[in-house]
Amino acid sequence: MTAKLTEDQRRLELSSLSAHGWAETEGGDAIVKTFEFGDFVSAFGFMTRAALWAEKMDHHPDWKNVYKTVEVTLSTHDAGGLTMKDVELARKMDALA
Ligand code: HBI
Repeated sequence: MTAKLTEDQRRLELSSLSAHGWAETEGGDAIVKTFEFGDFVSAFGFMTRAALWAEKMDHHPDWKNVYKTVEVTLSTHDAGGLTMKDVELARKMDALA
């Protein structure tokens, strides 16, 4: 099982992720970001690309799409918090958006 991030890892990874719009949830068990696109088709296209990656990584986002926005929450359910898998998926989603 993937291990939860240590305090030092969290500080390091979150400082770069927060520069890209990711924020910790209250309690720190997850990170969230709202992606905004030009229209619904672009938002859904992003979700389609991200879904294929998530499946390949065997790591899946919690997300909600409203018209042209996609609100993403990442957490490792098996570990009960944040792991490097969340960091990797967050970076991948930034690259795909
Ligand atoms: N996705 N976000 C997230 N967290 C998990 O713990 C997780 C997952 N996708 C698949 C998965 N775990 C599986 O490894 C198992 O639950 C078997």
